[in-house]
Amino acid sequence: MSEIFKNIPPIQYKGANSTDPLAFKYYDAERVVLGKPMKEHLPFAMAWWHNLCAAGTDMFGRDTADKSFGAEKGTMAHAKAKVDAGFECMQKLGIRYFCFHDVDLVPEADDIKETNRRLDEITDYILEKMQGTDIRCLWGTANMFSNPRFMNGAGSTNSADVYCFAAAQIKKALELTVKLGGRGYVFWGGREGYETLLNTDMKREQENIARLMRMAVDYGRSIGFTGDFYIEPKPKEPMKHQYDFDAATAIGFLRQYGLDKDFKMNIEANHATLAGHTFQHELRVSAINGMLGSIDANQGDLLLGWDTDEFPQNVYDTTMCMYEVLKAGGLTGGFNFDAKNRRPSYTAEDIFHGFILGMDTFALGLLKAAALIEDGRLDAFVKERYASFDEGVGKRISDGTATLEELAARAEEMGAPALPSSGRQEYLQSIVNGILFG
Ligand code: XUL
Ligand code: CO
Repeated sequence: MSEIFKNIPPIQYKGANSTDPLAFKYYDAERVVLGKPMKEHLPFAMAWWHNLCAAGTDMFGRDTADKSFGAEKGTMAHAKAKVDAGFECMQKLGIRYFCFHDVDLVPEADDIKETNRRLDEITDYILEKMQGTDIRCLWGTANMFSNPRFMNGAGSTNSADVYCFAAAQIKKALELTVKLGGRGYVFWGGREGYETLLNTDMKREQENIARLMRMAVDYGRSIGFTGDFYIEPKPKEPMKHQYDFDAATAIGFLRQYGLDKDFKMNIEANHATLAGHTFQHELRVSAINGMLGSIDANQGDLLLGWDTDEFPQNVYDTTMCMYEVLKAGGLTGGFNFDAKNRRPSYTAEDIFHGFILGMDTFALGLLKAAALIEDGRLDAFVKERYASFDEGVGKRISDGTATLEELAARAEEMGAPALPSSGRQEYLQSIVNGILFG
């Protein structure tokens, strides 16, 4: 097999002062941060769909990039060329994981038996390519949103036959994830939602989604899948209302249906901002519920109301992300670049610029988050801010031993309480700036 990205060398770390466009400025895989090499803090993954399939088509125009990789699109030869391109790309960048939807891997046939045969063939080839490398699967998933049959969703569809088709795709995608040694299996509810309640039985749809997830867990465990299932929350797009609106909603759903022991969250930065939250908020909600599993590492554009899936560039956001991840003790999943080049950045070299930007932005975020933790002022401030709950009546409240009558009696005795201590937001923001730019 010949080299596909001939003018791209293996990407090396050359330091912040390097002007080499094809070098890392901050991502130094072996550099130890808080006792662990960067590459272990940051298990990066390539998203098959963006990197090897998407070629710049948008609502108003066709492809700008050539992702044929020397083969005719829609053929198994092309599916194999994508594997070759993907592995070359990952190896040149030092990326050790990939994520896939079933239909990213092969052209979908009309008959699912034929699609599955193609999937068996391509995953045999992927397994061959994995041998002798340290590249592994991060997670797999089934695309249950592109084909017209899924116009009303998969678990949320009104058609029992379409529901069966979704079940068949999940079954196969789970088998493939196990075959490729994946750490996780994702449910992104792409069309699990609705446009209008005039035609929607919301309760039935939600119960059906939960049943599909339950069947997936039972089947996955029966074939030896020991990893985590993930819900990837997103509030809207393509549907107007999506049921997995945000982490809090998805966690409530999982608990309601007894799925919380098998599932965690896969938090995507761009989905967080579409839900009106910061990325950090979604990570914190997941972490305090013991459900921070994996991350779709991208960023949106706050001036646009849709999912732009940009490579991460905002160091403030990656710093606060890594702050949450470090405090949660790391991820069992990884950092999947669910990100694509801008439409006018259409050359093969741009692919590498995208990943270099994303990996450097996360490496900087890791370094800055570690510095914030080592500095300790933020932690100390928060601890002190709640100190009234560490002693006396506050401690009894925390212990759960106080009664409402006791607290009311105390309030009557004291008259008006003093104002709570200052939140000092501006002071804390200065500390963050000092560490980011000092
Ligand atoms: C769509 C999205 C998906 C999921 C996997 O917004 O993020 O690509 O990550 O289905
Ligand atoms: Co995603």
